[in-house]
Amino acid sequence: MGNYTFTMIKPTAVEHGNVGQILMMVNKDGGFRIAALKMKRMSKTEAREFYAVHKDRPFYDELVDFMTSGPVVAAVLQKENAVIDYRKFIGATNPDEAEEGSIRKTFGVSIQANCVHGSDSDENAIRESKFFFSTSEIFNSEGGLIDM
Ligand code: 3AN
Repeated sequence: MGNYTFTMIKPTAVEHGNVGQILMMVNKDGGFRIAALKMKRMSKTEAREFYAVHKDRPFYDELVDFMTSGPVVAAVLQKENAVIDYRKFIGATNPDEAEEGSIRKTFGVSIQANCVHGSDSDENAIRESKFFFSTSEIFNSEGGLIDM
């Protein structure tokens, strides 16, 4: 099991001023170490590529529009069993079904605007991290570089 996952705070949560609180929950309550962090507005081409796995789903175009509607905050997170633990920690895709106190229950407003993304496999965690960060932007706990 890998020790890294990738997350994005989605445009609505950034716009609503929830970045600080979400990062604090992830870090303090969830025990995830931030290994990389940046704010970025994706182009349509980038968002289409990032979400290519969903290209046949009916919500693909809407998802691309939404994810490019404003900046996101992207991060690589480190913790043992990071991918599975982070998905448990953020809660169900639909905020209405997410556990009380979870990030998506607290800050999510709809299935689409569910405030955070979390990788669904170790393979995707690496792919998504490399999509946003270069090798000189991901750090271990000693401040050294991680080659994912
Ligand atoms: P998760 O983010 O929990 O892994 P996925 O991988 O099924 O969920 O979906 C990726 C993203 O697509 C979600 N975060 C959400 O923004 C969007 N999405 C998923 N299902 C729907 C839906 N039924 N309608 C609109 N957007 C959706």
